[in-house]
Amino acid sequence: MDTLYANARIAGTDKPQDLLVEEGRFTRIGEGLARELPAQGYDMTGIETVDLNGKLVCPPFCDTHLHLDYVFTARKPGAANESGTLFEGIQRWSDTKADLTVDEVKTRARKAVAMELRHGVQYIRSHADVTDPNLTSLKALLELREELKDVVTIQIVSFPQEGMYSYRGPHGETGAELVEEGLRMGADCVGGIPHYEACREFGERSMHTVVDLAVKYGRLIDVHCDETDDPNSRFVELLAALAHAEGIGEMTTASHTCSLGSADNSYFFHLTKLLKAARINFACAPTENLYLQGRQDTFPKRRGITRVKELTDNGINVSLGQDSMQDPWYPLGNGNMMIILDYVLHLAQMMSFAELDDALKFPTVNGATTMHLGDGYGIAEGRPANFIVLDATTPFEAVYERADVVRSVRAGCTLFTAETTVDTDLPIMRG
Ligand code: 17E
Ligand code: FE2
Repeated sequence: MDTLYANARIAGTDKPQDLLVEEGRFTRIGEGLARELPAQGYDMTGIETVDLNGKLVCPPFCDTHLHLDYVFTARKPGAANESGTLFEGIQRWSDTKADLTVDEVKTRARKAVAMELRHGVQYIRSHADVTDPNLTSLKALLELREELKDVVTIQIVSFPQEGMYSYRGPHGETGAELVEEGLRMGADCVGGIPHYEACREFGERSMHTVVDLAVKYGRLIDVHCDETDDPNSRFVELLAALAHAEGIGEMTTASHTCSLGSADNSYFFHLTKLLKAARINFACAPTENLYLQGRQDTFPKRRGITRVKELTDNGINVSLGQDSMQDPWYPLGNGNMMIILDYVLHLAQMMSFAELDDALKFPTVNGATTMHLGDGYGIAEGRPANFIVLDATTPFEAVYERADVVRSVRAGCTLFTAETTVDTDLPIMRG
């Protein structure tokens, strides 16, 4: 369906804009098109007009860090995380993951995707735990990536939750071998978890393996990196240096990096030079890490998140992730990126008016940078007509009100409007 979306507010423009969408792409964007096009004799037959009443249009949200294979497992017998730590979460998942099946993972993940979609997300980077000799999570998410590609772009990380060198499968397979198998099967990104390896040397070796595999298979990198309050966990520097040496810094993401929240300033000052040169991305999961970190602290208690403000001020890309939805790590999480954004602005103390006016970049363009979406993303003529409408008229108001997403459009097709739930004809609701 070709559509003229009239009266859209787009950040950075003073006057309402009209967006013409034909064959799934933006073909014209400008002021007053609803008047001008017919006056210019443009053939408007078959073009429906939708009045957006001055509401804010922005590119879809990107959830750059989610574990779709873990969602809604928090209430499984044996999954309860009593200490609330990351490491007990990993243990509980390990203890309870033997009974996964492809169908059951897909059913849970499909529900999570529907929730994310309803909050305006159209791009998700999901980890798939490959420390499992059957690779059940990965098989399920590969199928789902294909089945749902018309409504959501899913990138999959071949992620060794139990370590590349700490994990041994029943036939002696290492986590590293399983990560590589995951790449051969079609995962988009190489994962790692150096802070979980048995010793620093294994963690360092895993960073070499991650970068080697990314080069060998031509994939992106997304490492769970330094997800600990321990300021001596400094794998991010090795990851950045190795990726930079291979010229793939921009294809690399360090997720979590909580230890930077505990590192001293002189170390961070030195590291910043490398990060700026390497141009790696950071993905922050503020709600989970606020909950999981600081658990060995009494008071003062650390906040757990990486240095979002300082990285941003140095021109280093930071994007956001929901990370968990009711899993052994975190009992909440509903895919609402406006909540995630709200937390990060508080935790990182980013509330100058300039920062607030610019804050929507975190779940949008910064996410697209992390995911390397390139020209496939953004509100511009010639690009796919993927966008959301927020119940606000300015970026500040959207952040201030934690605005609802009232419409989501993908390749010119409406996924939902405020009056509807996710369209039941979408493939996501079947199967
Ligand atoms: N696994 C992990 O290593 N870290 C996390 N925050 C979650 C899963 C949710
Ligand atoms: Fe994670």
